[in-house]
Amino acid sequence: MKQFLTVGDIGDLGKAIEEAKQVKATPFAWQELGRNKTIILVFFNSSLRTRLSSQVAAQNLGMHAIVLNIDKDSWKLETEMGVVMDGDKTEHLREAIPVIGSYCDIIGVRSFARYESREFDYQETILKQFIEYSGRPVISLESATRHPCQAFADLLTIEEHKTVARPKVVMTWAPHPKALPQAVPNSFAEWMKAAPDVDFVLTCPEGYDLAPDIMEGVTLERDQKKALEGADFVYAKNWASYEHYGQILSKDRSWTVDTEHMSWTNNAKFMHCLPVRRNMIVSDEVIDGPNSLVIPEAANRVFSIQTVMKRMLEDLSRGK
Ligand code: SN0
Repeated sequence: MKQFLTVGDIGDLGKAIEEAKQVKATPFAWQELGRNKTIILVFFNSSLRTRLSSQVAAQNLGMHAIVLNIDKDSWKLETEMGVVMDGDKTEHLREAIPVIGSYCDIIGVRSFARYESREFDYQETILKQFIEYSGRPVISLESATRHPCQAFADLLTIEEHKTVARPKVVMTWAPHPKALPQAVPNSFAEWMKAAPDVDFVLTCPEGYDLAPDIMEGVTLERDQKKALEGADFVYAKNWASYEHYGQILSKDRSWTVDTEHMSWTNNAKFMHCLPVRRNMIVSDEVIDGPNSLVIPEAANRVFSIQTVMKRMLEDLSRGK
């Protein structure tokens, strides 16, 4: 495995889930694999779960993890090609990336959508440079358009908590004060489409449809109540508009998931990737209630990324 950016990079999802369950059952069984190996985790944006779960997963595999917070710990980096560097940016990514690569065996990168240009974000301009210039396997720790480690942990959580063979999983847009990325909903939709035993429904206000390739094959129900009827899992998330790129078109609190919304479901479990704005995205009663999975969902972040790291280390040990 040379890269983990989208669902296509993980291969058969059934096999990946079985492997993640095995990793969860015996997290220290592959300590030899990571011996004398180093992962560098590069963060252009804030993190709690991703940073800590990556460090724990690396440690579980016997691997060293080094965290670099760009703009806090390092020089300010220029990311655009062909610019005259007469401003406050000291070093170009074109040098920084191969240097980082020369110090480690695997690289993890977090670089959110900037919402300045849809093309810049959706072409994954930053992540592609890491793949091209690092000479190392690259794990996305949330790129401009995808958050695969989150979606992998979400699917594992659904598999562990489902009570029917083919659960109805509903992703609902919910209001937020800031313009948030589309990476989490894009990946969640992509993984739900690829999962063999899930009925996936998306509900969001007008103007909030995701990118056309993500929407392809997705059941869209504009009426949130209809969408939630009979749901086994409710996955709440905010994102800014794709069509009116990066804009907030609505802060309608009638979309906030509260006990009334949950009463329309089939006693659904509640999920969110965190961090979450209480009483904007979800009411206190629902997130603190017995059907909330947000903590086990976050705990599974260790095992999704550990499975990915394990596969990369296995390939490296085979000289691939
Ligand atoms: C990020 C997002 O993609 O929505 C990370 C989620 C894993 N979330 C935020 O940036 C939240 C920021 C806030 O102010 O609530």
